[in-house]
This record gives sequence, C-alpha cells and structure tokens, in this order.
Amino acid sequence: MTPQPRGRGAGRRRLAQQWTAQDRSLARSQGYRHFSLVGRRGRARDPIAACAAELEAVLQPGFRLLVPLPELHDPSLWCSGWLSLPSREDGTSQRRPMQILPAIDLLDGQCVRLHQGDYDQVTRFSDDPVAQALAWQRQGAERLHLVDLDGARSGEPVNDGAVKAITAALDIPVQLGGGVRSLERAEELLACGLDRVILGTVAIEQPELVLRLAERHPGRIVVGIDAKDGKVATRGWIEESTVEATALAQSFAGSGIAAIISTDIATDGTLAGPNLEALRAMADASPVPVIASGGIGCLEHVLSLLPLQALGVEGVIVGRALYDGRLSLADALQAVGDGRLQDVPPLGAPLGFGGGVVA
Ligand code: AMZ
Repeated sequence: MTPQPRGRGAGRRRLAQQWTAQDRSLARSQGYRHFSLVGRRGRARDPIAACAAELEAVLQPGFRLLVPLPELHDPSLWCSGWLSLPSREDGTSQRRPMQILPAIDLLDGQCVRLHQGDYDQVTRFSDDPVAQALAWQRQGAERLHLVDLDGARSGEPVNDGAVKAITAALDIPVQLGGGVRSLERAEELLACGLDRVILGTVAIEQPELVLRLAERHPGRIVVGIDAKDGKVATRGWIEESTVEATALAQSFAGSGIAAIISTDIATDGTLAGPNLEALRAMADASPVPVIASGGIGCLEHVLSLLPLQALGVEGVIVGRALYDGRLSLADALQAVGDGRLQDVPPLGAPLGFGGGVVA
C-alpha cells in the first residue's frame, strides 16, 4: 500500500511543532524536510502505525525527508513499508556506501581551493599538506584525492615534495591528478606509492596513452573529465574544447580505467550544490563508475547524490566544505554508511511511503 501524502496545512494543525519542518529549516535546507523527532511520539503506543500516520499527514509530493543522524541509528523510530537497503543476514547492507574523498589541491606547496578553477581566486587553507592529509585520514577518509594545481597548469610536476610526503605518511590509498602527461610520469607516480593516477588533459589530447596505461595498470588509471557547459576543458581549465564530456566518457568503454571523475567547473569551489543533471548524464554515458566532483557545500548535497548511486556514481570529492567546517567528514560518512536504514528511489520516481524516500 502506498498512502498518498496529504497537504502540509493538515499536518501542521495536527502535529506538535517539533515533529514538522519549520519554514526556517526548509529554507536552510533547500527543500528538504527535517523531522527531528520522527517516531518518538508513537513509541508509547504502536510506533510503526503512529509514526506512519504522522508522517503521512505532513508529507507533500516532491519532498524528501532528511532525518538527523542519531535517529537513523535507532530502527525503532522508523516505519515499516519504506524501502530498505538490501541487507545480508547479518543486517549490513550489500551496496557499498558512497565513497567520500576529501580533496587536497596543492598550489605552491599549500592546501588551497580555487573558485571555479580560477587561479586568481585562491583561498589558502593550510601550509602543511601532510598534517591536513593525516587529519582527513584520522576523520575516517578511505581515500584521498590530490591535485597538483601548478602541475595541471604547467604540464610539469611542481608539488612532488608534498605529494610524496603525503603518500608516505598515509595508510589509505591516495590518487593524484594534475600535470601527468606521459607514460613515464604516470608510472613513476604509481611506483612511488600512489594508488591511482588521474589523467585529464591527455585523455583528450592523447587518448591512446590512457588506453596503454590502463592496459598496463588495470584499475589504477582514472580519467578526469572537467566540463564547462558539458564541454571538456583542459590544461588547468584554461583551454576549452568542443568535445562533449559524455562522448569522451563513452570512448573509454572497455579500456580498464578504474573510474571517471566528473567535475562541473561552474560549481567547483562554490558550495552551491552538485550539478545533478550533468552527473546523471555522465553516469548514463559512462561505462565505468563515476566520481562526482564540484559544488558540495553541506550534508544534503552529499545525500542528493545517493539516487545516482544506482546509475554508477560511486563516490564524491569534497573540498571547501570540509575545510570550512560546513560539512563534517564523520557526519557525511555516517550518513552514507551502512547504518543508513532507508534507500532513496531513482530520480523522478514518485515519493510516498511505499516508495521509500529517506536518505
Ligand atoms: O582547478 C583547476 N583549475 C584544475 C583542477 N582541479 N585544473 C585541473 N584540475 C584537476 C582536474 C584533474 O583531476 O580536475 O587536475 C587534473 C587533471 O590534470 P591534467 O594535467 O591531467 O589535465
């Protein structure tokens, strides 16, 4: 049975304030509806029935629910009938949680973020990249994303000192992009402990090099596709091409690359939210898993990617929001991790109790 959500007004009248989303929090959360005490009131009676009735009354079509993390870990606060993650007998989910990759962009030996990739709009966050990398590892990162921004612009390695020190200091796998333009350079990096090497400019200028490297190092080569209005940009995003990002992604079918990092230049460094449409197009086109990059500003932005997981978006790169403290890595990992009880429907699917709507 899939009860249809009813109007907001009715719910508002019937429910205690703390159960319903307040306008203030709706505005802050860009249309997500928060339920801070889902199910609590029903606990004394029949929790499932009461909770379902209460939520049904306040749900509106088109809203997704965002439930605070502590509640996600208390199964008694949830109603049956919502789509659950497929689970094994031991109760853990079968789907691998979305990977969250903290980013360290290196410019002149420092950790920085650029705004939309513009080298004239730099925010410096740390002059100790190794300490920063260790901090992300301590907070639970499973993989680190490194970019040599000087290298991307010049085509030459510039921040190798920091790159090698980070790689040596960390236990988690590290991937690096920026200025890797030859087979020798890629193999040098793979030999010195990097887990994966990201190729951007050469993916469009010398695709045969990507194919050769992927054949020699299956699963360790990643293609970085950085797009402006759907067209690929290269060389530190200073040069624009007429090649469609999705067509470039398709051209690597069967090549053995590990993933495609899909960066939306317009949102990168803006905290404005990911370009879901572009990501969906990329995930549809890409023969290999996609890692989303650009625009993450808060937890809800991370959660908004979960419906794309089924299409092959396996991870997300986060930079400025982590440095700023707008997003905690621990919260993000918890929100997408095994403890998450509800699954999200595919994009565009009708929302309702039977369909499951909570991330
Ligand atoms: O911010 C930028 N201007 C920028 C950036 N972050 N320019 C390039 N890059 C990153 C790409 C990819 O990971 O996202 O550098 C890598 C590609 O470098 P190259 O040198 O292979 O094109």
